[in-house]
Amino acid sequence: MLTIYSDDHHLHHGRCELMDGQLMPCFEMPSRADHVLQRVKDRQLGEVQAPQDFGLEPLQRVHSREYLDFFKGAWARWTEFGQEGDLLPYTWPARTLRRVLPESLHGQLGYYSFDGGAPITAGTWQAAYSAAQVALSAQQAIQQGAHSAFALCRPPGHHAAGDLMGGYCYLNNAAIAAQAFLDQGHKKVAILDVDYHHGNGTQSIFYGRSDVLFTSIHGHPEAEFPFFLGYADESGEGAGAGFNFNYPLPAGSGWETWSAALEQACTEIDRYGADIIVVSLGVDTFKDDPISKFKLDSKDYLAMGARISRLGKPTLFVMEGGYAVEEIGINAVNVLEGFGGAGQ
Ligand code: SP5
Ligand code: ZN
Repeated sequence: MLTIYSDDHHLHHGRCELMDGQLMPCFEMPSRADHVLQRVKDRQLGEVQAPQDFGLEPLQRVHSREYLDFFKGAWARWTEFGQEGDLLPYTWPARTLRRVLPESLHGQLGYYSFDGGAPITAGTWQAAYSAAQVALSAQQAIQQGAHSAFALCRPPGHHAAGDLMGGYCYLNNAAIAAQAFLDQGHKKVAILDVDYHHGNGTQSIFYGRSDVLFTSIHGHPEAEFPFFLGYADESGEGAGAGFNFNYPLPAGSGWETWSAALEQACTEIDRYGADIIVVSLGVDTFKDDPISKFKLDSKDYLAMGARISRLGKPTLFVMEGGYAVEEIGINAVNVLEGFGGAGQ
């Protein structure tokens, strides 16, 4: 299986995130992608290529121009204040407040974010831009006939909505790739989000549409980030009614419970008749993940890949979460090997 990877992810290394009521050193760190790349090489999964540059246009198909302009320019505005540390938001337009775009940098950052988990640093825009190009380059490989490809994206993307960052995510790599498939002639794309956290950004981007089926297996939002989306009764709206499937699971869920949900998601994907599958591949479902509460073993990721492979469709894997840094490479690449990616 072809892997697309850019070193630019090193440009994004946040110092702190606001999590569980405290400023903590960022769990989402550069060594994550380094470990995955090393495992891709150790297992001889296939060729590793740098991304091509498709420019801003495919990003604008998913994200608003105002949001992209804000994100791109935020660091320069921050340094005008003489600041050197990371930029984090701290005020959001919650209930009773007015959702108007203020002039202030901090006001605008609150407007364009939903949590304090996505710090902006000097290199965040470039890293996120390159991660989106990584996804688009892997998408192009499939468009040109490959059965599968691996977009080794960092930072991740599935929490980012059309004009919102949060949850370590800035640009929604999986959604950008899914939209590119549609723009290049495909009619039905299914997204299977296996990250431990609900893919709220991806869901919201496609919630009113029937050309993308969104399925997600995740920690129950009653107890788990992102808390405010991801319930089983969210089934889509308008033209998108019936094209959104959430499988929230309780803390402590292991492979037996998790794989039963995967079976249901696969049934829906079959029924939908997707041309293409995009997998939001988070491996924070691992038993030793430091911020998550599922109990998957490394070998379970082989079975996950094998089940996805049985859908029998061209499949784009897009890297999302996974914070057990020592094992992230083993677990992510196990999915790809279980899919049958080695030697392809
Ligand atoms: C892409 C992705 O996986 N983003 C996840 C962002 C999660 N941020 C908040 C995590 C809160 C974790 N609380 C668990 C505490 C364990 N000590
Ligand atoms: Zn996650």
